[in-house]
Amino acid sequence: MITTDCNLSAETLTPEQLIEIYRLMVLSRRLDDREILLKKQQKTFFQISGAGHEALTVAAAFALRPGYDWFYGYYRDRALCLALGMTPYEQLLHAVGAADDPNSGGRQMPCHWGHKKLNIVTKSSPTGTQFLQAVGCAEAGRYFNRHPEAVQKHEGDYRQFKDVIFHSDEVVYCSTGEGATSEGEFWEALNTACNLKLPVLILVEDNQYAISVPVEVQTAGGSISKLVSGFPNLFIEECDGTDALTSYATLKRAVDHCRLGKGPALVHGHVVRPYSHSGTDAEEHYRPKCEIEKDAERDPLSRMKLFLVRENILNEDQIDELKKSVDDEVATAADRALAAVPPATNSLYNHVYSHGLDPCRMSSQPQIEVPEKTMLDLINVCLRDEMWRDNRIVVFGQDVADCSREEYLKQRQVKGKGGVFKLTAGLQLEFGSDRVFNSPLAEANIVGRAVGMATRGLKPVVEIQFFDYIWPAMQQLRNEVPTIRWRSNGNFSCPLVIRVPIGGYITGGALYHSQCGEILFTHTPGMRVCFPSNARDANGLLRTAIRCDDPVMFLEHKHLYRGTFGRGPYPGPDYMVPFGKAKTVKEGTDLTVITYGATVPRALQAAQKMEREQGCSVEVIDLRTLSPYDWEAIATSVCKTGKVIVAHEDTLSWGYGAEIAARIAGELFEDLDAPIQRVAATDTFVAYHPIMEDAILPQSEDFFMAMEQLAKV
Ligand SMILES: Cc1ncc(C[n+]2csc(CCOP(=O)(O)OP(=O)(O)O)c2C)c(N)n1
Repeated sequence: MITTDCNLSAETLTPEQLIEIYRLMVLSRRLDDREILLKKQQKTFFQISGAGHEALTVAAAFALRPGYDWFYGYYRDRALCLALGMTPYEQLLHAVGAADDPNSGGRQMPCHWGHKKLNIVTKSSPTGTQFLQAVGCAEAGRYFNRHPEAVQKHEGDYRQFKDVIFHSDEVVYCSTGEGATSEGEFWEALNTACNLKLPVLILVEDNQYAISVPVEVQTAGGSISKLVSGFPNLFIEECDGTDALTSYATLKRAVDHCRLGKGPALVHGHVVRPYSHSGTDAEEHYRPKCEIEKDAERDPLSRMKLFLVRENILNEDQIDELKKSVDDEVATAADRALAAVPPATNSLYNHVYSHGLDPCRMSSQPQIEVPEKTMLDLINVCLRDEMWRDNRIVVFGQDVADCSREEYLKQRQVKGKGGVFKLTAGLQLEFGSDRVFNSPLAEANIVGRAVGMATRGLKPVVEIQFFDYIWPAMQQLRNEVPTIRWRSNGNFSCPLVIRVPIGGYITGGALYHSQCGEILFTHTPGMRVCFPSNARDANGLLRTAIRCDDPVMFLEHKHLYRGTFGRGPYPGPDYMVPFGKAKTVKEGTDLTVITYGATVPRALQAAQKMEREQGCSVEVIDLRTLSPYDWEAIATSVCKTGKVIVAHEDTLSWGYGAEIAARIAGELFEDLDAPIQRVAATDTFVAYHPIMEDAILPQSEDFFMAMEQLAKV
């Protein structure tokens, strides 16, 4: 339903509020115009406007509560941010990229809104990543409401830095263009928001175009609100988003639906785009003049002005006065912003990782020694210990729960599953379904929701079932998880743990149950990467990962889960292994092997054979964490032996070993007595047949051969 007439009597807005709505709309447009000018003058470097969206987004701010509700906006939300309390000066600081820009401190392009005090959560550039995070944010609010004791802070772990605020009836706003609703994450988010009846308000600001692609090409049938009509619990309403009053009335109804706990809402607001997509687009290439002129007739500013005059709320002189006062405000703010200090280049490493807690310094001694356990057992025990210690931890992923249909568990009809590898077995039974639950079969869903939860202060410890299937979550893993702290200049963070069974050697695992790929995450600043080779390390590293204040990719080798190598005693509920501290698994003097994960036992076997058969003393170093890694241990060993093999299970070329080898060559050249050797998988995929699998993945014979060759040099 699209209504075009403003109907004051239907609304509860006072004349003062109506004038304020108009003032904010004018202010937003004038700021866009000023930024466009500054861009032309090369005083700023990018511009994307909120023009045409002002009525809808100011109305949204009026329907919601600043600093109370949560906001996952997008780049057209300038007017929303102004109405929530962001100042024109703050917006212009963002445009010039000043050090004091509260949105990002000069790190993100303009209009990537984020304001800690106002609960405007840092926004990135990829379209569509906000949806699942908004869902996770709403889940966190619900969790804290049900478990208020979890709000308490705790010295010595990430909770120290996470002030939790929540309100029992808070709403999470999440806006988007109609184009971005084509992203898969939109559908994943809607699915979960409806399934869990979460208070998420999705505002689709439909200006008919995604850059040059019109809505009928994006969306089957041309209307997103019609397309989603089958979702249960979803409030759906269309409105003329160029009309502030109609928009307000619609949004108010939608917000009420969310606040009352009835589920999510989707408001489909029809707006216009009077300027091209951004400063670098020229819409006349794909839109005829007549279409652009037709849009101009619906300009929200003209419509609101007409309404105010018609209703005798303001006369023409007062309108002129208002505009002049806005112009003066914008001019003053622009002058101040242009004089603002740019970010210092030596600040560029700030906020890549937490400044408060360094996981390289988090360590404690083992306490209890009891019979040996597998890596699987000790990971499970660590999760259990930490969940007792910290009630902000939630565990979810595919098949991680014991049994989603709780009654079967309660009636003891079933024992429960707890993960395809049973790593999470018994956790739902012990901690309840609020804290341990299954996700849909959608990897982005898992990571995106976890990001939203972690931003609010929960500690999600999620599982991706197999490393081979991590790829649907890559947008979140590359562009969101590791960037949030840096891009918001330390105002937001999402410390979380992603546990992933990884690797091959499982006989028959083939292409899609054997993959490694740790390099993709070590190559990503902001992400910590662990890859333990034995039970005790896995236990101590996972504990550090959970307690620390950074996102951690925790890679667990499937072949080591139950194997005899690396079994170890339970080291007690407080055992932490520091990140960036390698372990010398075998001391030696003639050559060094640097490796990690499932190649540790293979290297060790070959090293023992070398010693037995050839009297060659091989030192084997297990890195344990790949980012950060222990350069000191590497350098000390290489200086001692003068010969080095860098080895890993992943494919050889452009692998983790290349970086280590390059650094050794660059910094320890004088200490080398022979060229650096690498042992790794062939540059192929892993095949199903065991003969092929053996030939592809590095075996202890391959290590032995490389050691033999190197020893001869
Ligand atoms: C994942 C991703 N793909 C492509 C882009 C490039 N891009 C930026 S904005 C945009 C169009 C978005 O259109 P819509 O969602 O309708 O919002 P509008 O700009 O029209 O308000 C595109 C394709 C991007 N930022 N992210």
